[in-house]
Amino acid sequence: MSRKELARQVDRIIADQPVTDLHTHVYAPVFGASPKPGGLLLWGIDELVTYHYLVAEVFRVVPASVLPYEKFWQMSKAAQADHIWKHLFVERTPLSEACRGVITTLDKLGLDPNERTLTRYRRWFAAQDASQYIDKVMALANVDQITMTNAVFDDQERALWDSLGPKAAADPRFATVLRCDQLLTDWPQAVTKMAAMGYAVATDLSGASLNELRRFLSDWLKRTKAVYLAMSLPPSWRYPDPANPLGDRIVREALLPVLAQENLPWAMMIGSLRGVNPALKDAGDIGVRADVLSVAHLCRDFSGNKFMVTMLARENQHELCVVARKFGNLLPFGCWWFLNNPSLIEEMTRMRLELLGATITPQHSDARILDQLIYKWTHSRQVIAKVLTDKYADLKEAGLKITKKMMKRDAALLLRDNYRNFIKK
Ligand code: FIX
Ligand code: ZN
Repeated sequence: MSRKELARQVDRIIADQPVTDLHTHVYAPVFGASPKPGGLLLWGIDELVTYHYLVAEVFRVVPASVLPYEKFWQMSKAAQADHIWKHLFVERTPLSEACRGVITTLDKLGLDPNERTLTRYRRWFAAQDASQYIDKVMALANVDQITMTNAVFDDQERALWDSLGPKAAADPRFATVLRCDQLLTDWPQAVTKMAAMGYAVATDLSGASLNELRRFLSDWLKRTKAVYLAMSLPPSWRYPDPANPLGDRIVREALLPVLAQENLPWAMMIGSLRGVNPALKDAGDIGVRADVLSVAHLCRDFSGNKFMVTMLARENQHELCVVARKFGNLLPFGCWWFLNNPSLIEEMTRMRLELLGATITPQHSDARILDQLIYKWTHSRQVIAKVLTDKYADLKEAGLKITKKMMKRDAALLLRDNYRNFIKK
């Protein structure tokens, strides 16, 4: 078989393998859909074009000295989208990954990506029904389940859980996750919110605080039917941290015992430094090198717990692969945020396969807008297939017979089964 034929076969097998997308910010329609005010499910051209990645990029073309941030934020969503489309897609070539993603999405939806205004796209999206459109996007992206990020300390979302009840976790197309960064990033605020929910937790963990914190975690893991518990942690986070004994106790005496009892993973997304440019809002965060040794300490000291970890700094990736070689209870996943670009997906996927074989989950989409699933998975599948083709070619060179059955098994492990097996209770 020629190299070209091998590549064609691998591309097909990767394209045909359904993905379980383990981390997104996409919501089931029961949480309300844009443009309905307060709708958490974001979709359609205006949301696509005002993705916070593109907001950051348009301010490099039209700086705040020309269009002040507050003036931009006062513009309507449509006006913001028109501004971004003009400057990033019409007057300049949409070369960035976030720009190219919009072009790929429009193309895969059967729309001409060469429009000079958004008018025709708006008309097309206006004719779509949100819930049916979810099925269309999942089919185009070949995603068999979308994993939400359910932020228990977000008052708006928690109010929806209170009003929707079990319906909030009833859409089989979506899995739920308990997201609770503040337990470690803003403990006083978490205590205030838990107290308001009826959990007698004190900031100094006195009295029945630990029992109440464990009750809070158990209650919300059960209520949301969470498949894992997630936290995004700053580059300064450490475990153990002599400077933060309270945080260590929260992890050691509440978080991990509850997760071990439920046999649920703790997904840690480490290295996001929030609000470096606060005027950009969600677009104002950066990634900074974090501490991999803290991950190793947790995997070593809590062998009965499962840890899913992704890190935001490119510099942390090799170290994380090496730690994962030492701990089978650690699943490295995804090329997160500023790493979700073809050049870095390729570098990370090669490194991971060479150090860990097919025991990782190479990608998640982190989609914030439903439609993004189309481009994020189209682009990532291309890169993952390219790396696998090289690996298979190397093995064939050494005399190994590579069968379609083997390639299909590997594709299933990487895109779905490693993750699904890892979260199995
Ligand atoms: O912490 C997170 O879940 C990050 O993925 C987000 O905060 C970030 O804005 C994002 O969507 C990156 O892709
Ligand atoms: Zn995210």
